[in-house]
Amino acid sequence: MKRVITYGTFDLLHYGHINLLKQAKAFGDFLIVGLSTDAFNEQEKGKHSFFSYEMRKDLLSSIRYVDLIIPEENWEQKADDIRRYEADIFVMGDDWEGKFDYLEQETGVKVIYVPRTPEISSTQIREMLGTKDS
Ligand code: C2G
Repeated sequence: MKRVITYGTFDLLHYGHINLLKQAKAFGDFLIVGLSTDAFNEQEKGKHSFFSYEMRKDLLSSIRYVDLIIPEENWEQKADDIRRYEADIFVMGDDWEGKFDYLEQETGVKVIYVPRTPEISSTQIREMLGTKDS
């Protein structure tokens, strides 16, 4: 049983997110998603998500690739999560290329960056909808 883990805000869920989750799941049998909490988004990521954590969690949990959702509350929890959930593979979009390589040395997890889906982002959708990214 190969266990994969990834993290993100997944706001205004779109096909870029689905592609990421699909690619991540393809590396294993069980996909864990660390979903950024509203507090983490606002205090650490400077993002105010359109949908609340609970709404974003509901949406994610309806996706066939996702097996478990855990809260992402800070930048530092990844190594502990990897150990606690026995993740073998850590996957992120390549806009994060290199940023999480340390996890390989720290936990032995295999870090993989997959191609980001071009031309779609939650920010872009928000702008098209004309909702301020407050
Ligand atoms: N993504 C993608 N293609 C897009 C948009 C996003 O592949 N067009 C990927 C991102 O690379 C990321 C995941 O989808 O791997 C989630 O993206 P976001 O919700 O924007 O998350 P982010 O702000 O990158 O937060 O600790 C890690 C952070 O929580 C990641």
